[in-house]
Amino acid sequence: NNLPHWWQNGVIYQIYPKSFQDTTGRGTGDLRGVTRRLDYLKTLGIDAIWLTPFYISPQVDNGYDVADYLAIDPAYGTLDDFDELVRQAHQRDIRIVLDMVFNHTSTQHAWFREALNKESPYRQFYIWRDGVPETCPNNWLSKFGGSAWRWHAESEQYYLHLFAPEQADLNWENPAVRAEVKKVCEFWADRGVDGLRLDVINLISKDQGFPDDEHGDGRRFYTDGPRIHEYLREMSSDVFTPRNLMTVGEMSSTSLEHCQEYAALDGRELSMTFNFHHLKVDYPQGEKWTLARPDFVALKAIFNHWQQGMHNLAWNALFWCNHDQPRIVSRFGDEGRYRLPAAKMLGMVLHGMQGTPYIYQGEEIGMTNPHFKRITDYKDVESHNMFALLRASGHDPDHLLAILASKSRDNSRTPMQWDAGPNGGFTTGEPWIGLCDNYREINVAAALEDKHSIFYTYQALINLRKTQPVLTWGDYVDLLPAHPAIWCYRRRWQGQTLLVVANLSVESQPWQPEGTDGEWRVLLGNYEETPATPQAMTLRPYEAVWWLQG
Ligand code: TEU
Repeated sequence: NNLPHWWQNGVIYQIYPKSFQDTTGRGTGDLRGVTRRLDYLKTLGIDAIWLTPFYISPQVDNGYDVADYLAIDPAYGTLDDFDELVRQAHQRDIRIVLDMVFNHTSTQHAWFREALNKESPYRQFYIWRDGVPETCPNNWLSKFGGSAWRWHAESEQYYLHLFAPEQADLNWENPAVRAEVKKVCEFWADRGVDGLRLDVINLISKDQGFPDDEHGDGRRFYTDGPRIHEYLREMSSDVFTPRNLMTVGEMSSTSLEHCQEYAALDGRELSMTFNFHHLKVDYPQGEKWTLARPDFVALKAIFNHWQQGMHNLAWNALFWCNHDQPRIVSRFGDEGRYRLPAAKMLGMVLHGMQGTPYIYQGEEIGMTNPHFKRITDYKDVESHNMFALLRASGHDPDHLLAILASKSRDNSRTPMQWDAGPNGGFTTGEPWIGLCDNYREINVAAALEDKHSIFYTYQALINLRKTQPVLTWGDYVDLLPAHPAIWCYRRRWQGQTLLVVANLSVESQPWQPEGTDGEWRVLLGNYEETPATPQAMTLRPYEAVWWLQG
């Protein structure tokens, strides 16, 4: 039947609680802060909130190093605070999606502390290999730099960590691990959780031969392993489906073919998948740590490939921003004179596609990168590791700081800008990380006051996804794939046609649409006046329009 799941015509808002709203003066955000802001989120119109980890953690990787999956870190509050948040959110028809980090645990987790004893039944919860202190079992490298193997002298073996050494990879070959992971999901489902975001879930299956990375540099990311679909089908049939949980898998370096299976419409594995190919068009030769302008022809080709490849088979998550990516208006748009049309255009061009759109906190008011000037302004383990590694290989520190200002994950982790007051209304204390210096101009209070703000464009986009089924079910055809600056695509469903055009550049662009006769109406524009029908026109800087026919 054509009745959509709630997440097929809904929009999900990602909250990084540490930087959302502090209610204690401690300088870090907390769960009560999220509850306090639910009315704002209801005004925006979102359908669910995805909360990044707030479980007990030593915070080596800001909570993605979980030391207890069933307990809330006191910095964020208590289980009672969580239960109250669920109750208040559900009262507003807002669903709750939690972040499940099942590829690895913190080395402070009780399982890992037990596993240090070779005789413990928990030893095989992790991935241990023989070796000698100087010779790693293979050439795999951690995503945060350095070898992916850490020598444990007392038990004379290496353990695997694809991320920080304090994040030990779980051994999913072990049925006891899979049983424990299912219990964690049940615990949160029992507390009313509606969905799960699964962190780097396509890394959990490893080739048990642990072969060297054939590229020889150890950096190919070990994704889509031999038993990955088996594990996800097991999780779906044992937990996700029986508990009616929406699931979104974060898929590092994956393929369309795998995602057609991961996110198949019959729910045999997951509801949908995040992939990252579109956010590497400013990574020349795949290298993140460079300064580069985005390649928009490549960007359009990637979305065309995925929109057409997943249509009627599987379901995409759509996103520009998250807690690992820089702010999109700084990255693909304009921070200065054209910030408003650019931010609106980026929202319009993404939300016009098929899939579930995600809005990252602050994206809806056009928050920008903070342009930190010193390495001490940064808090992210990945940024500090890369700065140290690249410094050690002779790179100029000022150039590295320019790269960090463009690519660091901290760009999206600065405190949410609520108002022009002290610390942008985020905290009455000392914020754990600096605010972006434009919070007096760019903040929620100012956005709500201005009917032309980016906020109201996002509010309209969310509403249109509810009222225009062509967005949920329509196909996707790129009408100008080769144009370096104009993105023009068409969605069609049951006699309706949505035409989306966007100028990705600061230059005006002449546009000559074809096949656009007949009755049209404007659904949305990002300038004051918009032509009532698609016609030969000059697109203004970052101009975008949605027209509907039928
Ligand atoms: O991210 C997976 C991941 O690979 C990210 O580190 C991202 O691709 C990279 O930083 C971009 O260069 C997930 C979480 O979102 C991230 O915050 C965690 O650090 C990581 O997993 C480990 O749990």
